[in-house]
Amino acid sequence: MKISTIRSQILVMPEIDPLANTRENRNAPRPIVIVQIATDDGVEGLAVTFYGGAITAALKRAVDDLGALVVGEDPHRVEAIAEKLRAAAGGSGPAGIFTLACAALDVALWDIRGKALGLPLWKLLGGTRQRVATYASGALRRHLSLDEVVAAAGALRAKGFREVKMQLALPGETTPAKEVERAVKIREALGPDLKMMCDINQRWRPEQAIDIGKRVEDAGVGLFWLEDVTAHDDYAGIARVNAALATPICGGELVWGIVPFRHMIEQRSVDYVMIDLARVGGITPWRKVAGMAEAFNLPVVSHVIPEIHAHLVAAAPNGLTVEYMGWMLELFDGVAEFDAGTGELVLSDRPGLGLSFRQATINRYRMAS
Ligand code: SMN
Ligand code: MG
Repeated sequence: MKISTIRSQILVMPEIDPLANTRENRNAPRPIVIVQIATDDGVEGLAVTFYGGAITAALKRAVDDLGALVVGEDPHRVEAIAEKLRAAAGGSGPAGIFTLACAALDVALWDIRGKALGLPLWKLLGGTRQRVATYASGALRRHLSLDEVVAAAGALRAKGFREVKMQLALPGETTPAKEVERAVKIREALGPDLKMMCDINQRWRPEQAIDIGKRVEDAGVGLFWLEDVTAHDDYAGIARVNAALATPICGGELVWGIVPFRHMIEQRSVDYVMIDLARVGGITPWRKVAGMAEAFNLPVVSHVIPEIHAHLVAAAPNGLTVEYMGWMLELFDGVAEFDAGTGELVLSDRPGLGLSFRQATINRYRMAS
């Protein structure tokens, strides 16, 4: 089996929150690159990549130029192909557009592998479990009013989510008391049993994270984790927060490639390692980081794109939970189903990623080229 063609397209999708339909940032443009790789056996793999923002046309070009080098290769040889791409790109990785482009090619190759072998990806990667925990994300945002965010928290609970993420580090005039009040009110709306995560998105100084983090602890909120408490690459600063708080610390969505995770983990910055499929460079490096975390007795969690990440978290023995972020649900058929009775995602037995693109969605959001 050999790779015969590669096709990429830019879609400008609207940012939506299908879980609680909140208004913040609604319809903000989110450009993505979708990729389809075909083989001479008629097997086709798909992938998406993003975070190109205003330079998404350059990301598409990188996918196309690197993709041209993959034509004629055996799709099972994912490591050989990655090596070829690294060598060809003249040391432009391991970060930035090079890595985002490699991620798309790698994901599509794994989709082909699964289909060629007749195995769903979660099983091909080891098959630890077919059901996996998930948390609702993207709804309880910091720009919403307290009333709006409390109503959205109730809506997520009513939908059957057992795990929910909110944000602190409020915009404008804020005080530690306001931050704590929001956490307490959301906890009241969720009830005592749901897992509640909180994302700071790098907006606090380490000393602020310790101060407000302690106050949230003292208020009895019981956070399951506190995420990206300060600058993502200030591993020592994050470690200081981690040492001062009982609340587990999560981070990693902004870390590129494999090696920086070693530095983050060695400094004991985080209790939960969050891996972003695009920034890590695809499924092949995602699994290496998960293995590294396992060696340090740390669970791993995913960042966005639950449609693909559900397979990876389900397959990893130390996979903890999948971020259920709904931006791209409109793009795919075949996404793992949410079981509202248990709050889990249930993976299918379809081979590969088990996904297909919805042509109507592509037609609606395709950028004219
Ligand atoms: C987040 C960051 C960037 C894009 C989407 C979502 C957020 C998260 O930090 O963890 O979901
Ligand atoms: Mg985050």
